[in-house]
Amino acid sequence: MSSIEKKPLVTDLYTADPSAHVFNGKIYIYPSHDRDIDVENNDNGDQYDMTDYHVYEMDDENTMPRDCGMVLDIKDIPWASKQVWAPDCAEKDGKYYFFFPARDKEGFFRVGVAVGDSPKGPFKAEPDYIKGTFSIDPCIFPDTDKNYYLTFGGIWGGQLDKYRNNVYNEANKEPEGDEPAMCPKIAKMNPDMKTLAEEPKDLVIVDENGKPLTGKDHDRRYFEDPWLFKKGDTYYFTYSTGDTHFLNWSTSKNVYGPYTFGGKILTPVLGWTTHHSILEYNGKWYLFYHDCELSNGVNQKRNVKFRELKFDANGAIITMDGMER
Ligand code: FUB
Repeated sequence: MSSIEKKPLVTDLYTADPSAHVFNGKIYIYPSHDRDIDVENNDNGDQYDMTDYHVYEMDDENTMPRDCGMVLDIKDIPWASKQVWAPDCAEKDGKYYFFFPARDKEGFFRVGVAVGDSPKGPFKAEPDYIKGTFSIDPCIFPDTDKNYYLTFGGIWGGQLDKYRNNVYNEANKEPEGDEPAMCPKIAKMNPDMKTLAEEPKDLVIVDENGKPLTGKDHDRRYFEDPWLFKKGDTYYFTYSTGDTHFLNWSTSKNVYGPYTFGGKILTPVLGWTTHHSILEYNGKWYLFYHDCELSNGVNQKRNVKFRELKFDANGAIITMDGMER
């Protein structure tokens, strides 16, 4: 086991929401940059008041990452007003596309894209957000057939529960009881990587009987933090349950789903949010995640970590203890 597993990977800044990828043989981490601010917490997530992004480069799983510097500042995003939250990045034809959410000038969360020539950035934001996107937590998934899919969405402060059929209504609420739970969204990207090729669709997660997870099922239903990867011919959709603080996994043979609930990846960590990504590196699989170890549990002062993730012979992800250090 690597000696830096389960340790804060960045100690001079607070970092969260790590999307990690292998580019050119190295591991790159695209986190949120939590500010060192003391503010009251609320369910709207106002305490997550981030204004820029850094990228981190790891030579391998045994070497602490180096800070590649600030790669995008909110003042250089023409359409954004505040709260640059969990980002992600993908490579296509030698260009790097950095996807990020932020509130627009009217206070609605949207997903934007910024483009760079290196995985280390810097990234230049497009003048406007990606039309048709809303809510938070973009994950950009490169499929083996060369199509790229954007998944996104988060409820409560992330506003997803205000949407039905991709239309906002302030009166909408998170489904309760036996109503089907809110679904994350998925849409194919156009080849330009800057526009959606289709209207976002629901990515449905079903139980062992094929029934969509319900609103009351807080231990299993989707809250935020979508991640997609493929192992063999199986798509894994992994996510956070938010208010019950689990990271869960589900599988499908079709990128659009439905995805069948599989189980838990990680039990709650120290801190309210739990957010992750998964990658394969030199034949092993790793979970990147965050907790609040450095700040002794202050929710908006998080730190990125990683640890090895294992599958059983049937492809089930083996559950890990989020409090283990
Ligand atoms: O970092 C702000 C928000 O907290 C993210 O967008 C969520 O996934 C949660 O980690």
